[in-house]
Amino acid sequence: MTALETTPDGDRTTARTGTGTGVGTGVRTGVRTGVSNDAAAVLGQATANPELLDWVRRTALLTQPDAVVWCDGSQEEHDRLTAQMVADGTLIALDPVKRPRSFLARSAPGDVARVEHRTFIASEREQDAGPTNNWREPAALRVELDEAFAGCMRGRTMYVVPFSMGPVGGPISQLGVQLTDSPYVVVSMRVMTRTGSAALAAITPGTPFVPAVHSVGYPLVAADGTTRPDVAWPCNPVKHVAHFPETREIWSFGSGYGGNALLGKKCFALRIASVMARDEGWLAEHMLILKVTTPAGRVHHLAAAFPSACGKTNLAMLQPSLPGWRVETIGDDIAWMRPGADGRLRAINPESGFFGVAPGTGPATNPVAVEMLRENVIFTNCALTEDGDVWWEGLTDEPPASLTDWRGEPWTPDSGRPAAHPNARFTVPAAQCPSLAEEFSDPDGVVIDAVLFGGRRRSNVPLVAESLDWGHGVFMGATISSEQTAAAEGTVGRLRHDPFAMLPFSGYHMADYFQHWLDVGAKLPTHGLPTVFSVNWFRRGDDGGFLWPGFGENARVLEWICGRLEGSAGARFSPLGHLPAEGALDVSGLDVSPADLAELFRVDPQAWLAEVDLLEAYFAGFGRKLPAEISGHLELLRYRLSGA
Ligand code: GTP
Ligand code: SPV
Ligand code: MN
Repeated sequence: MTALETTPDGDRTTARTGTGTGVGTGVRTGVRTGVSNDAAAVLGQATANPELLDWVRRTALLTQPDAVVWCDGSQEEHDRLTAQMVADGTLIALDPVKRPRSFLARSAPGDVARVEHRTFIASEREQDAGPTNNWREPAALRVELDEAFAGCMRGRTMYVVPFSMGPVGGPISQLGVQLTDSPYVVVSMRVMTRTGSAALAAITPGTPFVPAVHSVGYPLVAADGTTRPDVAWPCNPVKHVAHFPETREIWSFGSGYGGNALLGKKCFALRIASVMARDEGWLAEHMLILKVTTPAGRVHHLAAAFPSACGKTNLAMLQPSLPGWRVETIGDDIAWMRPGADGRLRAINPESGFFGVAPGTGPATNPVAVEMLRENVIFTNCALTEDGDVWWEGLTDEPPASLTDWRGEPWTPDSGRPAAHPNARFTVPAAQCPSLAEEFSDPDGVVIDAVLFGGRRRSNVPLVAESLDWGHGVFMGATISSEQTAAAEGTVGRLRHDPFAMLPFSGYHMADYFQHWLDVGAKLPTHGLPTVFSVNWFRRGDDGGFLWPGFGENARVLEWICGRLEGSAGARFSPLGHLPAEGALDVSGLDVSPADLAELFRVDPQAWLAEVDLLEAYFAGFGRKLPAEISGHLELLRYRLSGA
């Protein structure tokens, strides 16, 4: 019996506290080594960090891969893995002229989005997960995970992917290592995070890193030795996306898709990082970051939280319709914000790529993204054209006459179903974004001047409103509701509360999270407090159509926001906060009737009083943890509405 056939020890999931044994030396990075023959050879090559080696060894003992490969993040490695996946049928190479160095992946039809009902927060105390999370008792969950992961990589390679969230070594950055049996995940992680040798070199003995284990859950060799062939998109009908907040660990099983599998993203940069941020006095948020330059040359940085598939990528890459205005992109999904020595909030985008929604991305809605996607893209669940390119709803007005849809079936415009999956995505390096701001790679981040909260609301919520103060701004974040999208499994269109657009992403009790936002604000000096706004691009008229043209025209809303920051734009009071004064929002040249404009800002007291009742019931679920300041703002809103 070799070492790897022994029963794995019970403490294997405690990588951060394990002492490590550091056996073996001498195997170079990226070289395949037969784990089952020579356990020692697996471990010593790329790092001398005993904790890291010990955790890799224990995970290999548990999951029993055929080989372990330490990834160096190089182009050669990327080329080798993509060539292998093309040969295996996991990737389709797109036409080298139409879409150079780009690929299409088609997922299994049952693995197309985040699985919120299988996402677990295993904090030691149930009250630390809170009512909006699926809590699991940590010891019981470890038993379940041990069963799922035992032998789950048989017949496969386990890749070791060291990565940094944020520039390696930056003051706001963090390190992680993902172990995965999916080469698709390896090449995607290389786009989305800073993977490879520099990150690995930074993980010196004693340096904290987040250990993240991922398996598609489709072993090729059974316990009794029988084998089965691989499939293009291996996954498992049973999925676990598990987080241990105290030990900062992630274990994900059964899915290869997006946030379920690219563990630096939602699992680390939001769920685990939100807990780190709570403990250390910073903020980990589901927010885009953009830089606006006004015609007068003044620069403002904005962070904006919208729920999944509600327009963060669009706003981050906005091309202003107003002359003289410029918007540059820093992030499209996640912001890590820390109070700086100057008392101001500084933000980085911890990612290095964009995993964006493809459908709806076209020359009219997001020309920057269309340009960005010209080459070096991994597309997932888009349709394939006859000439070897990709297509999705919204890329062109007229669909091609004949396509292969995201499931690999023939498709024509009268097929009566979408050609691309509604949650089809592109994975692309941020460096390719034509509007990328130079500050993107500044490890110290940018000073945030304003925070925006938004959702997809067909009624009630005005186009834009400014908060009355920080506490009211936190209340605005806490009271976001939004119509659900295809980014997660569930009922598309159903209105749900999604506080701070973090409902699926807060790694701890949502009411403690509200309190943390209040606390961070209380510690900042007045000059360091960003101004908070709420926005809604999605209000609809009686005919069901959008009242606001959106996209590039959202620059008009940014203009008013910047005007407020500079003290030049007029406002009027409403029960919901300050709205643009008559004439203060520039709508010149827009095809928006005065009646529609009025409707965009109409505050209906009866409808809002009903909404306050719903919020009160929702907040009651948080029990005694709900900050008094939040319930106070709800009462104040009710009071203002009653007088309106
Ligand atoms: P995740 O990556 O899932 O976190 O989402 P995201 O917020 O980055 O989503 P994205 O920007 O890709 O959202 C795209 C969706 O928002 C598409 O359905 C767009 O049509 C819609 N959208 C974005 N901006 C606007 C707008 O100004 N008006 C309208 N009506 N729709 C918009
Ligand atoms: C989201 O759902 O908010 C995303 C996509 O950004 S995923 O990374 O799959 O979670
Ligand atoms: Mn997101």
